[in-house]
Amino acid sequence: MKLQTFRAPTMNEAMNAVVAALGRDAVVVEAREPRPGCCEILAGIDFDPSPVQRAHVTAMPGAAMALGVGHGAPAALHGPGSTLDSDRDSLLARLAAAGIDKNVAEALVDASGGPSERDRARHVAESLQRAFSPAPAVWERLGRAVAAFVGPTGVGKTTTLAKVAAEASLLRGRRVGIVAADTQRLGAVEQVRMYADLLGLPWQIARDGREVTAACERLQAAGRDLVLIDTGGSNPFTEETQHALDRLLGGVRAERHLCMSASTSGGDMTAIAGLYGDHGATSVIVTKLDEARSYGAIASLVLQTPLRIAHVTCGQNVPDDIERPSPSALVRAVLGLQG
Ligand SMILES: Nc1nc2c(ncn2[C@@H]2O[C@H](COP(=O)(O)OP(=O)(O)O)[C@@H](O)[C@H]2O)c(=O)[nH]1
Ligand SMILES: [Mg+2]
Repeated sequence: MKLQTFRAPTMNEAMNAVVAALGRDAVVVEAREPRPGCCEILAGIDFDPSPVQRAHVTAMPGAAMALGVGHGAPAALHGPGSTLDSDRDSLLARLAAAGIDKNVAEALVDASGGPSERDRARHVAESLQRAFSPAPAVWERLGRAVAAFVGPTGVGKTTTLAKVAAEASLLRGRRVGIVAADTQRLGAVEQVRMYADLLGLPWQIARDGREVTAACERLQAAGRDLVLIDTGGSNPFTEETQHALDRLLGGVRAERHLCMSASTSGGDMTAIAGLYGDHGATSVIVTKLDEARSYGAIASLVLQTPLRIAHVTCGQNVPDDIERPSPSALVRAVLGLQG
């Protein structure tokens, strides 16, 4: 079935329009607010969304409200099939099934006791939902911004940069420039050139920190207010990687957006985020959500570090497969609640 876009000043009104036009079986594929006072919902019926999309849909607080689901508890706890036992063992079993580290799960559940055992599940969901509250989108930085995509090799840094560049320039009106600073890997510069040409964006090559600074200055002098830097990946567990990034990005004080694949193990993800966080990473971008079988590693990450998620990517398509994280959808996915 063909998907339709519904627009209204508020998310509730847009959702009401969806329900009026398509009925209560409508499936919402995407909901966003491209600019203040303009909410857009992409929806259809008899449409088979991916599990990720399904989770994003049914867990959206706006959708829950418009579809008449009750209030009072985190949106994640509402919806069909969403019963959650409050006893400690059941909750720990849920969190273990999601792949959350045992110590992290115990700390979360024990801190969520509250005066009544009955409230424990709600408190766990609330804590998770808080931890999943998103970092600002890369394109939301006001004024001149320089953002670098950093992280291990092959996680999707360059692809994510292209998705962000497309959204920022085509939909958000940002004047984007790109710096190709991964000059080590064969074909890396060519990959940036291809995306820049496709999007009609200016780009520069930079082999070291001095050239990165010069490239950013040239792009800014040419009126580019959002400069995106593609970096090469290297062993994320060594301090040398961080020092190399300091040398490369220090001259332009670039924000560092740490890209990590959703299927990275929980321990590794938290350790990598810890190292990048200590060196001033601005946010995490969770890539390859479509390839992940559980969300425990992501939950462990946000529960154990102050870093927050700015974007999730869920496929190889540029520019479509990038989204803002939906905290309630992620909570539902972690707690194994049906969407
Ligand atoms: N399934 C999936 N593949 C992705 C995603 N993002 C990137 N990729 C793929 O991962 C591979 C490596 O991407 P690339 O951007 O070159 O990674 P980099 O080395 O970190 O710059 C490419 O085949 C991309 O198409 C995603 O969200 N989902
Ligand atoms: Mg790359």
